[in-house]
Amino acid sequence: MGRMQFIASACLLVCFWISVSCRDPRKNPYDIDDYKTHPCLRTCKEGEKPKKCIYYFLVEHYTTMSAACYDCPSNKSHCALPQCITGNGLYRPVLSVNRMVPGPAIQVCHGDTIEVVVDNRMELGEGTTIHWHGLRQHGTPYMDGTSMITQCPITKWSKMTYSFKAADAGTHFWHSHAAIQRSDGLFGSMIIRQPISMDPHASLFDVDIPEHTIMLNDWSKRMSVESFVSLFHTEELPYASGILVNGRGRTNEGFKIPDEEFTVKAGLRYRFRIIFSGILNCPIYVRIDGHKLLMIATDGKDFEPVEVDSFRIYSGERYDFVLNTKGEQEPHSESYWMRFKGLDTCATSKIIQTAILRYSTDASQDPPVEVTYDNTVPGANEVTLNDQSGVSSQTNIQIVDLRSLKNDQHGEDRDLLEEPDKRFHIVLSQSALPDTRFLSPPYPGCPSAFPTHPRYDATETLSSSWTNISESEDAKEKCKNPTRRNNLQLNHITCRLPPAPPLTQYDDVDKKLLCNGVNIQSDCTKKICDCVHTLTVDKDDLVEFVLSTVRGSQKANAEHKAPLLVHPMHLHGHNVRVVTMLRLNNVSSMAEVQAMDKRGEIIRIRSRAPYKDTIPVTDRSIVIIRFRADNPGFWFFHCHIELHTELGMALVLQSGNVKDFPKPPRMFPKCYSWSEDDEPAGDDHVDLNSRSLPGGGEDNLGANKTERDFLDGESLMIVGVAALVCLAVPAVLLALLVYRQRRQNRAPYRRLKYCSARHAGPYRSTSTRDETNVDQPHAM
Ligand SMILES: *[C@@H]1O[C@H](CO)[C@@H](O)[C@H](O)[C@H]1NC(C)=O
Ligand SMILES: *[C@@H]1O[C@H](CO)[C@@H](O)[C@H](O)[C@H]1NC(C)=O
Ligand SMILES: *[C@@H]1O[C@H](CO)[C@@H](O)[C@H](O)[C@H]1NC(C)=O
Ligand SMILES: *[C@@H]1O[C@H](CO)[C@@H](O)[C@H](O)[C@H]1NC(C)=O
Ligand SMILES: [Cu+2]
Repeated sequence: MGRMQFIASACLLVCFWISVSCRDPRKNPYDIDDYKTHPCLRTCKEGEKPKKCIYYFLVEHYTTMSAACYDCPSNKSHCALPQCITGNGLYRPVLSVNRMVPGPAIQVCHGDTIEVVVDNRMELGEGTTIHWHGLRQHGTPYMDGTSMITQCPITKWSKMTYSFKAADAGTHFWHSHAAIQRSDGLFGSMIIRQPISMDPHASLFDVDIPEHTIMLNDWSKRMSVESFVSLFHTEELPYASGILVNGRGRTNEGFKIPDEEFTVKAGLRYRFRIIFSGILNCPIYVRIDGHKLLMIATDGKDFEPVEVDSFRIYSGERYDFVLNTKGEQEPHSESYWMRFKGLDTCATSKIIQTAILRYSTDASQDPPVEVTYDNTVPGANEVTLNDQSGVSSQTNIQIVDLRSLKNDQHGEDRDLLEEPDKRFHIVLSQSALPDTRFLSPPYPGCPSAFPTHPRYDATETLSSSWTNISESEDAKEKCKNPTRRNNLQLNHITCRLPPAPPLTQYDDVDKKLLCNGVNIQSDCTKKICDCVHTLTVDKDDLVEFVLSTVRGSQKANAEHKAPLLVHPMHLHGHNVRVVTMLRLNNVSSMAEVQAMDKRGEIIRIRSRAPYKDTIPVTDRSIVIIRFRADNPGFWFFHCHIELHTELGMALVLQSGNVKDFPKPPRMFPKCYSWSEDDEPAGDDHVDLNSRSLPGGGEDNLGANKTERDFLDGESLMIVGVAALVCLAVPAVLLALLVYRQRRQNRAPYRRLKYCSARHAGPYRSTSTRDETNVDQPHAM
């Protein structure tokens, strides 16, 4: 029966096609999107059904001023072409998501589900993770994306799907939380809007649109690993070469990249959302010429509005402000400068960046005045927010002076009134002890002079300079103690990441590696301690962190010689209340701080203290934060200056009992330590069948790869469904045929819906193998 055979083979072909095409509709991984018109970017309405917002993030090595930039900047319009990353006009390698820096903006409504497929295709084979900065991940700690704390890195050629609720409204951002990848471009904004009817500040602004997001970052000429090794192993402090505003900046050396522009109309009130993904100790002073700023929220939390002329933003912080434009009748310029001035280490090289606030889209002229680093200074009686002095005054508003719009969830500020269940004193310390990480062989003695970074600069000329020992006091000091002086720690402990993430593989973490001030044996002020610094609290404990900065020697403090250092401390998984910010004029020790507290000299705010998740802690000061440990999991607490985290200025908060932690989805990435010493208990030897081999030197973190490569749960399910369909379709057709032959009637034709809606979006997979490249050899 030829016809039957034909139908049967056609069925088989269709089945084959179904099983192949339903597996991965994204045939071309470079089919990337900037998501500027994502269906989830909409006006949020009360009572609207939440959406599922799917994004595909292609992570790869890329470059600024790639071929995609064509004639940029000769033809300015080309600088905005898809896949053109301008940076500040200088060529440099970057890490990018969807060939954008900043990466795609996630813009959703409160209550939506965000689903991001992260596809790691970085050439050098680094593993990666993405952290959702500002989202507490309440109940989904394993989606926090902290490498080696909440998950293993996503290895090269593998994908992972992050899926979580957009439960915290406000201005947030996403960024890589593996190694120092954020520094090289892996970050982007994430805005979670509320229906306007639910926004307590709704009456203060008329316009709140994605175009008015300001994403800032400090940017250097080289890959940040260079900054990092120079900080570790040379005398050179890393420096930034520029600040980027939404990925754009000017330099004197490169192309003249057009400034980022923000367009407004006269007589309206605009909500701006500003985010700073800082890498170095480079806080930014922000001001808009000719306008006052009405500050309304920080880190996604509303506070009672305060009007200022300027403010400072530290790495990891976010601010929302309302810009009241000039009235239509009011005389005004066509355009105004927005100034972003780098401080502290950025002050040394006088880094400043501008953007343009433009009233008319017709005009293209720069504002008339010239902007220089030196003419960007606070005016007389200028009111400013978040100044690094840490001292409050009429014109100097500190974070602690802000008043939260809301009390806590109990309708009263119980968390501020009660005595905390746990109080931790945490000193933001710097160690001058010899550290073998920096210099392992004994120091051979004083050289006659210290070289300061002879290196090839952008134009390939070798430049060098020397500091003569006999000329400089500093150099003499250095000679006595050649190891780095800025070994940044918390409570004199250098935090190391564990060999497996405790949240998802607690049993694989050797508990001997965990430490804190209580269980540590040695005196960490005499000998460098490095371990997985872990503090433990019980579920629902009211926790207080008393943070204090004890700087260098009495002498250095007295002379105010050391450059100002403000550490923006970021706590994952919680919103904290800032109850105290106290500047100390004299040097202090933790004991001294405790004694002051006993004597009642440290005042805490008892009502409407502001909420934050990133808290700048300035030099010689005490900052007290409080939070309820209502989100079980392991949460990272660290300085958000990228290189400080890498140095070890971090700790892990264990909140609650491990056995009560929410369980990660099956097929979550796994990894282990491969050293004999760190073998998980019960294993006498490494079983090569149940653990993957270290892959080609680039991936020694993947595990159970062979198994998951081909038969993860999802593949199994798809194969199963395909098999069922394959059996069912011919059977149905056969039945129809028989029926038709009997009745000599036409059977109605029905289209089969074979691909489920779930697969309409990017393929969801936690498999460690890239499904689109099954034929590609994989290093094993
Ligand atoms: C810039 O490029 C666009 C499109 O490629 C073109 O239409 C335009 O004429 C160019 N402008 C200049 C000044 O060359
Ligand atoms: C260091 O200073 C000494 C004495 O002033 C001078 O002779 C020598 O040349 C200097 N060395 C360098 C490398 O500048
Ligand atoms: C600073 O504190 C030390 C001891 O705590 C004290 O001896 C010294 O006099 C103080 N200096 C000032 C300027 O208050
Ligand atoms: C790897 O596979 C083996 C054998 O199926 C299993 O016993 C082990 O728990 C797996 N390990 C991980 C990390 O999934
Ligand atoms: Cu820091």
